[in-house]
Amino acid sequence: MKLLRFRWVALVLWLGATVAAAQVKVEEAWVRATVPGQQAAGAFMKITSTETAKLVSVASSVSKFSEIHVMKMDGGVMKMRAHTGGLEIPANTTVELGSGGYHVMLMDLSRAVSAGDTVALTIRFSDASGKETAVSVDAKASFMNPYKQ
Ligand SMILES: [Cu+2]
Repeated sequence: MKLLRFRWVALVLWLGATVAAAQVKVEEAWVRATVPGQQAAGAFMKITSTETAKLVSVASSVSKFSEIHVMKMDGGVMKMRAHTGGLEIPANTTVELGSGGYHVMLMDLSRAVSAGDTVALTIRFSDASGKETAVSVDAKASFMNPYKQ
């Protein structure tokens, strides 16, 4: 009887821990196909989280490291800049990483990215307490957003 009660408490604690962890969903991930000589490729996706989270980094099967970039007007010219410190994902708000705003840049490519390829992405997020979770997705490689054709 004592053992049974202990198990029940353990189950409740376990469920509590599960609910507290942010559920992060990554959808419509794609990577821009490259042309010869290109060293970096943009990666785009839609991110939704049940809790406020931060996109920390992205590892991929084709790049040595990644950066978060933001497009900004600079003297009438669109330029991209590195965005440091992670990208805030507000709770229950879908954040779209698109070619005109924030995006992930896969840097120092180890090979060309051809249209039709699949690029494995591992996206790391941290929650308010600094705890990290990783989401793995297969991104489609394409010259245009394959979800908007
Ligand atoms: Cu960029």
